[in-house]
Amino acid sequence: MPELRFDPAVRAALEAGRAVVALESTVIAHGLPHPHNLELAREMEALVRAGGATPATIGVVAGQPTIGLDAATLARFATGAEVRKLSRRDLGVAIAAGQHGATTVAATMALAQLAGIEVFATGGIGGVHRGARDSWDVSADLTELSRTPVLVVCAGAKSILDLPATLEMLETLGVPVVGYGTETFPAFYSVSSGLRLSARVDSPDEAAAVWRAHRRYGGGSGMLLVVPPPAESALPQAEVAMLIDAALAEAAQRGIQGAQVTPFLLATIAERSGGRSLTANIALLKNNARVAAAVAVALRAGA
Ligand code: PSU
Ligand code: MN
Repeated sequence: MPELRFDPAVRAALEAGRAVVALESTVIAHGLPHPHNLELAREMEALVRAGGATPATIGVVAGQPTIGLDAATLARFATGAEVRKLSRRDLGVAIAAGQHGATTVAATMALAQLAGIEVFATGGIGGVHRGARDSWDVSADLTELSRTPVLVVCAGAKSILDLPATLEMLETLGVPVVGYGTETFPAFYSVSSGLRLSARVDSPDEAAAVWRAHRRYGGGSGMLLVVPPPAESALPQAEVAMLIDAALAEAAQRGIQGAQVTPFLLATIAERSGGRSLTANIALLKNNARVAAAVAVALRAGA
């Protein structure tokens, strides 16, 4: 049975009690096109370092759950060849079969927690898909958030999802959704969904204080710190709505299902927005890496 494999810099940081930020690999292998994905993966790591924390991009490499992918592996994942998309349920299968796998938010949280990493930066979480009443398509990210104590820094959930239903589900599952400098749930490509949140913080120290209290009294669930995407590259909500309707119609027409749904919608929207959704996506991922590093550092400072 393979043990967790740690990058030496990540192991040293964890042993010394220094700040570490987990990063996911599905967004690299299946969420963004080559070569933007590789560039972005490196930039997120550099931003975490610049913020005073150690980045740990997580994935499964030849059946080995790995905490901190090296440069060659990142490059390999970015070309996507023979790299599966792994959610929580797929971890055991991929590890036993010795496969390569990129971890989703759910699987990254699971491995981060085993590794002793508390803070994780990503773009958007999965959630309740539109039409879930018929399809039952609800991301395992939500279930994982309900049972794994990791602080996930994100720009909300993409508006390809049913955002009101996603927020309701997070409430049911006992997952706090805390706005970072905002009172409303961000809509990933757009600054706000207009949906109100019940909590707001305005600094890394405040975010760290809420996380510490939740970790102690929250019953073992995760927490979302939701950061609006940078305004310069964000897209107007009405435009995003049109792009999404078109992408959803195309997915339905082509019979796209299961794990393929999210990557298909992202790629279609990027194509039809002339790359502007991609620019927004990259900007918010970098922004979230910065915020996560600051919160991870604040957590260590008051630990
Ligand atoms: N959001 C993005 N890009 C992504 C994803 C989400 O902007 O690539 C990925 C994440 O890894 C997330 C996963 O955990 O999609 C959700 O997939 P699903 O809906 O199949 O659970
Ligand atoms: Mn799904």
